[in-house]
Amino acid sequence: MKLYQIPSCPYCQRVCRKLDDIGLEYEEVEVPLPHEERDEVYRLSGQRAVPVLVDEDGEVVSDSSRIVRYLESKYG
Ligand SMILES: N[C@@H](CCC(=O)N[C@@H](CS)C(=O)NCC(=O)O)C(=O)O
Repeated sequence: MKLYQIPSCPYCQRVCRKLDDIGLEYEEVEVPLPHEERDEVYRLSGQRAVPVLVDEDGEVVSDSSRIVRYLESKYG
């Protein structure tokens, strides 16, 4: 799975902690700081905020709280 994120973002850090706690392997994709340059994030999720998770089956989940709930229900 892939996590689109910014290292200094507390919402992204929360998701990284959850992924690490569960023991899931994931690729971190660092996105540009300027929102207008986050075309990949927009293409995937229809908005430009991170974190955005793309699961192995292609499921796309945005918003840290939704991602944490998704991970807990699917893997936790
Ligand atoms: N409610 C969102 C907030 C995420 C958020 O604000 N992320 C910031 C980075 S720390 C961002 O990408 N903001 C850009 C935007 O809102 O367009 C979550 O919990 O994931």
